[in-house]
Amino acid sequence: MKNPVRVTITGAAGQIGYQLAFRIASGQMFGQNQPIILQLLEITPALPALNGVVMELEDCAFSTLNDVIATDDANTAFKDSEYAILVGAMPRGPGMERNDLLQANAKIFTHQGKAINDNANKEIRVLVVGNPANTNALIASSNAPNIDPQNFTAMTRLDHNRAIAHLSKKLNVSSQNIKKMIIWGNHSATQYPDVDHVTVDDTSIKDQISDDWLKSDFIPAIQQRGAEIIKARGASSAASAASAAIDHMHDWVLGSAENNWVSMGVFSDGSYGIKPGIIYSFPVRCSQGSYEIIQDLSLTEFSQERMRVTEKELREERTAIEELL
Ligand code: NAX
Repeated sequence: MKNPVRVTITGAAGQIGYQLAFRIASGQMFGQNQPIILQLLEITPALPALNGVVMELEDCAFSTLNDVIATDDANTAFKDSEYAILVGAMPRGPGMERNDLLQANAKIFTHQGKAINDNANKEIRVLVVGNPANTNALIASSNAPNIDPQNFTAMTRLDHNRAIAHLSKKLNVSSQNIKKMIIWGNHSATQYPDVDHVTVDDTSIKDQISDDWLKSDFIPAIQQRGAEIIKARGASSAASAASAAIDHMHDWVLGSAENNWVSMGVFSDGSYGIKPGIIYSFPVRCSQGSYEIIQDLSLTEFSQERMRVTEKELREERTAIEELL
């Protein structure tokens, strides 16, 4: 057994947190040989519910779970933390405009960015799930100047996984055979799911799908999948979101599969003409706790246009909260 690692989950009594905590505690993120100390953050009114989560975690008697800290104090939750999944966020309320939502969440992620800066392990790796995830990650990073900005990422892995599942049904092949999917841009309805480089058994799938199917079925289906789940469940995706968060952290820390890549929201370094200053989803290869953006992919005019649309939305989000950066 290795030394335990400290993993912080914010919004831990919420829907996604309730899935995430148990899967991480049972070793599904970093493996059965990696003991975990969970540090769970909630707002004060949710502490009784969080206490219930702690009791259930204890009752699982997971061999990989060394300790659980439950708190409403961000400084305590991020103390010495090596990995953080920031799920807790302000949901969009009735009559709330997009800008109001950005501002409300900006406050939360400013505060948590500072708490990470002041308390966490300097090598902490942060995944932001709470929406608007890309811009929340940007805000958290800007408020944590002592942590490498590369260590702040946003989740588009759920979109990536959804796209693979959709292709798997269409092509009637197992999802594990589908490689090199890409989600470009924002975790929002402007995201661009790009199949141009996808292979099955090292063969391009381009002659198996029509342009019409891509544009009128596939792309809108992935962009709108979250809304479709809300309609069906009366609540937003939770188990699949937690699963994607685990995939994201697992691959980042332990490496992505050979001859494949994954999608992660990361600081743009200017690759593919996406100007720096925003967190944008790119295809990345992960190895030994770091990632690199896949370079030199050829892009059609259609792809470039879609990539600009989602970049523009992220620029607008940035403008709305610029004074906090
Ligand atoms: P819930 O409302 O069930 O849970 C959120 C929890 O966060 C609540 O328990 C709340 O008390 C807590 N919270 C709120 N403010 C907090 C703060 N300042 N500090 C600590 N905890 C705080 O929402 P849930 O379904 O779990 O979704 C959480 C977030 O994930 C939402 O913003 C949602 O939009 C986002 N999602 C992002 C996805 C992605 O792919 N990036 C997909 C799934 C999900 O929609």
